[in-house]
Amino acid sequence: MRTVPLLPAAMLSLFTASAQTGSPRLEYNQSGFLPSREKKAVLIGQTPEGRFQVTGAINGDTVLRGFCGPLLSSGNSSLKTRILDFSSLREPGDYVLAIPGLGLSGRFMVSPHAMEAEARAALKGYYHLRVSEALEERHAGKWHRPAGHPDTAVLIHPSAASGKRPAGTVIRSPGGWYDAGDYNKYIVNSGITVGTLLSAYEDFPAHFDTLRTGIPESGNPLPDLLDEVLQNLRWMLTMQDPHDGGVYHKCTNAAFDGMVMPGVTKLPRYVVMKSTAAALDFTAVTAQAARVFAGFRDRLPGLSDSCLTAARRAWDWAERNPSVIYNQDSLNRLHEPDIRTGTYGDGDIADEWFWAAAEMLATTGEKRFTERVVQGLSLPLRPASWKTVAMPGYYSLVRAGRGSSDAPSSEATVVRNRILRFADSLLANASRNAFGTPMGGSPSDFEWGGNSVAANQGIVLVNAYLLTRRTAYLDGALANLDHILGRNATGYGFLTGFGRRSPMHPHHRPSEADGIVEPVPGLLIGGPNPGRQDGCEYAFKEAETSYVDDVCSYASNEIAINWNAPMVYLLHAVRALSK
Ligand code: 9MR
Ligand code: 9MR
Repeated sequence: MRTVPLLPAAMLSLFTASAQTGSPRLEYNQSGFLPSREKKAVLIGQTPEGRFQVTGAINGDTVLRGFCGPLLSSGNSSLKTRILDFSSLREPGDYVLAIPGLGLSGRFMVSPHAMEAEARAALKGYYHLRVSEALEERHAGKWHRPAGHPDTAVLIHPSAASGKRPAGTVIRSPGGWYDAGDYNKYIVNSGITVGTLLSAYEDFPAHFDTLRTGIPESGNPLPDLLDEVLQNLRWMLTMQDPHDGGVYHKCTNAAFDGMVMPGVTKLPRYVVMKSTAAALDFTAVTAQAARVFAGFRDRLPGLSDSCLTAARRAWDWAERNPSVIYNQDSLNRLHEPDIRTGTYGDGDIADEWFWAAAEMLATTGEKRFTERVVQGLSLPLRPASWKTVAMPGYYSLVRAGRGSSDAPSSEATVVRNRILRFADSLLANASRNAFGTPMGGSPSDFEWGGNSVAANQGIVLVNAYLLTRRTAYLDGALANLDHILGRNATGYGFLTGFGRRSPMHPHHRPSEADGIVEPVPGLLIGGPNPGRQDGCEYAFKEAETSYVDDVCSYASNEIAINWNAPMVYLLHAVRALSK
């Protein structure tokens, strides 16, 4: 065996693992690099011009030399950076980066398996959030636990009372996923979550058809992704009033539970007020589910048809009740008990109307939905979020035309051009950004759940790639994944359970209460949020640094189903498209 002096002694200091200190740091995707894709690391600090090299971690052979990029000033903090580009390294292996005079990175891998475990875990994350089901050790590992809230005797809250279901009526609304660090279930947030997961399946069916995550349903004839989606979809169907088609806004405690395990508290659960946003998001998702599950009629007879019936009835309710906005304060002025849990209240539902109409049109082809679709073509475009849902409607409108030789409809052409223009603006942001990412094009990208902004921007870019096959779009999507997994100002990889520096104290009740050191794995943390609405102690307060790994911090360190979904999409999309 050759003994190679690894590097001159002057280089041998490791870059400190502690983030947000003054000394130079090297940050990169801690979950590895795909051989065929771009590879970048970011040197943070006021550093002189210089060279870098990439060296085999085992044999010490230098495989690549380059220059650190020019000194950049971040628009989202006072940090200075240089970008190191080693994309031409394509040979799988374990490597370290060295910057003479400054230090050595930890080991990282270039491998076709990069981010594979992360992709599977992010989908499996939903299993850990299942509400009314015991998680067994053979599926949940050390995070096994008893069932949580049964939700078999849920009360109609006075705000939700109707002739056939007066206040206090007991209904069943079991199952589904816990929303986030809290133990409640919200239709609006379930809408964008299930919609995003179904889109992942519609865009990459072959990839998901063979993917197994080790859930109780693994091995049955349905893809695991759809088995998991069914958990929440079936719960959503219980939230529709069978008498009028309206959809309750949420199934909830009156106030947040304490930091205890699921099922410990036995406080009453309520379904609260029907809202138009809930009806429309429900319509969108059940219409999309009708389309997807039509391909599984033998396995799930009747499901697709029931979903479409539910979608039509919710749409009709919305047409009769076109602007019922969920406002918890006004609701509490009128009814007892007061409801103090998450609101997901959205005063502007033009985009919800559009999304529902777009999914209904994509599923049924019926002209009655066209008018609302045409109206939506001029909506302001933003990456998807729980309250901005035009984008998922756009995705469904172009999906139908991809790969078809028919002339696209005029609507599909408008939508295609709008997606591409938006994607171009994201790439332009990346070229100006101190971390080379579309994320952070504006400081306002760092909001409550900002990591999901990064992931949802990534989905826009994946869609642009699917429409054009231009690799710049795919590399832009990957850059945001790199951001989430470590190439960022905090140095954290934000998927629990992965990376050399990963959140240990998420605002997630089971992770806090289970007595296990490691948090429940596969959950995407919200990330830096200068709003700091939780009032916790933050050592750093700029847009891209205001993150604290403390259970106190629900504004920067919570997890949520609507954040995991675009992470699932992006991880699987980038991997599926890089084979
Ligand atoms: O745990 C709750 C979290 O899921 C929400 O995102 C957050 C904001 O609505 O509220 C958290 O609950 C806190 C409550 O708002 C105030 N009292 C302390 C609760 C737990 O930290
Ligand atoms: O993700 C939501 C964020 O956009 C809002 O600003 C915030 C305050 O209303 O609420 C977030 O959603 C929380 C929900 O209300 C309750 N469950 C936890 C969610 C994530 O923090």
